[in-house]
Amino acid sequence: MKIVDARVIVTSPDRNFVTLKIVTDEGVYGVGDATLNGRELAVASYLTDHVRPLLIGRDPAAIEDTWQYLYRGAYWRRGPVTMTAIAAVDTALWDIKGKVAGLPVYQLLGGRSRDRVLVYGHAQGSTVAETVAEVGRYLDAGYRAVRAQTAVPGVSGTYGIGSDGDRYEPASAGLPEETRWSTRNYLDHAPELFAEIRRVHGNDFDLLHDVHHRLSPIEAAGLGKALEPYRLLYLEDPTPAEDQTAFRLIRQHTTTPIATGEVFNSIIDCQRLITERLIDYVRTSVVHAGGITHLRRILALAELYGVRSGAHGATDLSPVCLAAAVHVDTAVPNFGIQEYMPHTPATDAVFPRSHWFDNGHLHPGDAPGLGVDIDEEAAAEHPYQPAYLPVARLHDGSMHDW
Ligand code: EZ4
Ligand code: CO
Repeated sequence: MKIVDARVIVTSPDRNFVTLKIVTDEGVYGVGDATLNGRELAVASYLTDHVRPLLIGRDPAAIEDTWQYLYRGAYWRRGPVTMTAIAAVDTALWDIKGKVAGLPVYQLLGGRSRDRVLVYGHAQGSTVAETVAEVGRYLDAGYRAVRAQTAVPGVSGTYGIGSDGDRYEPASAGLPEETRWSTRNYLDHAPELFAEIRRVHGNDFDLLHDVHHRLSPIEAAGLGKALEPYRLLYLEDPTPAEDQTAFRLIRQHTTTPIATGEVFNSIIDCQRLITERLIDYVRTSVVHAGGITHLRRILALAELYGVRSGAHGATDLSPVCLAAAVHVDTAVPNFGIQEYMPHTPATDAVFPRSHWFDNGHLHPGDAPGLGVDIDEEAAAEHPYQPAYLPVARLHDGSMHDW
């Protein structure tokens, strides 16, 4: 069997997605997500202009060798654009291998470690009362884990607060939205939210929160301490994730479990965090961390140190990535939790899939391969829309981490 084509499909059913479709001479094909929010066309070009010529004629069964060829074989390696492109190739090849074997991908990864995949939903509100009510709505709908975010007084465009019900979509058309950030207002406000959620809804569910890289290490340590009584499953991205040693300081001060890694693209990005046991959950995803092949390697290292997975699953990770994630989540021993935000009906129409959601859990389904596809005719109805993620500034106008 040989690869005869590798097509990059850019489509925007309510938001942009980049999908790689690898086609073989026997007609079997596979799909991989290549979406990098706000930088979509950079990955599309990397794939079309630089990777596609390397794939034509290769054996689609040689997944590991192709991964090594695209990683080691490139002098300029790592980085989100490169690793997202490699992820798309890798994911599509796992899809092909599953289809050829007649097996769902989780079976190729060693089979089931669990019956179902625990997810967390996103509760958000413009006031504490609204967010508390939203948490209740998720619990009533059967979710056993909920992330809670609330608008911070004095902050414009708080991360995690949207106007579209279950969905939070930070990217917008035109130039980046300018948001304002105040660490003082945030730190004053956040503990009140979690006190109120636990007072109203009790302790019998997992509660999560995303700081989205906004704090200094000592501020994060203080927040972790303040939130200890509310027993979070984890506090996500308390500090800018690339500063691995920052987590040492956080760890010295608080027992609130820590998660990070949605922006990581390589095992090197989280090596120290895992081996020094500075985090409890690693949030690397299939699409942004080199595909199923590389994510498995990260999770195998994590397993050795008692670190669990907590995969990124916002709506900018396409249904193709989510399908791949559910296979990995089903198979790996140290799965922790999967982030889950439903895609829009327009997105669902472009990406038919066999994985399914029920009662706070995802199931991979038993279709061969990933069990997800792209309807190219439907995709063609939604041309690319230039969009950016927001930026954040402090009150004096200087830049802050978004
Ligand atoms: O801001 O995926 O935990 N989820 C997140 C996301 C990220 C977006 C960026 O594209 O932090 O909402
Ligand atoms: Co996050």
